[in-house]
Amino acid sequence: MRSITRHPTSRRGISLIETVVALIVLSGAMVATLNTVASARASQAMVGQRAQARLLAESMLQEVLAQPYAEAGSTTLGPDAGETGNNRRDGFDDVDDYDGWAGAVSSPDGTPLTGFEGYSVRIEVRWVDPDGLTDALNHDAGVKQVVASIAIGKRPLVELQGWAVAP
Ligand SMILES: [Ca+2]
Ligand SMILES: [Ca+2]
Repeated sequence: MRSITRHPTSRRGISLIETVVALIVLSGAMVATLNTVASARASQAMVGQRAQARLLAESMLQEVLAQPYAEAGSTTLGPDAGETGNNRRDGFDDVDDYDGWAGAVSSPDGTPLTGFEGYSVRIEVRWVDPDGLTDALNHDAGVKQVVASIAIGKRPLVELQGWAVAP
């Protein structure tokens, strides 16, 4: 007589449903790990962008502050006659000529610098109170504040300030 042995269900090993549940749990864990890696990479990239933006802002401030304090005979802020065109800065010859200048990262003659695509620069120059250095004035009291802002798209990254003092 043939005997048929049946193993109880509990001893059959891992059932299909258990395998599926285990796979779902595993894939969830993997997604969480990948998300952590991706966000770590993103924040690393952001730190790099901020460092680069800071260097850009510093170099723009240096360029502006290397100019003479004011154009002889000029009583207004901003570029003087014939000093603008095609995003160029090589016609600027005093600190406040840069007021309102905005554009891509470029050399003074307007040539875009490679590696900085997407970054933008904005410069503002204003007369400030020599005592506080930040309170704006509507006349020249001998100190100009220069603010260099760097952004990527519409996201501001860095804003640096510097001051020019009348000779
Ligand atoms: Ca000028
Ligand atoms: Ca000027």
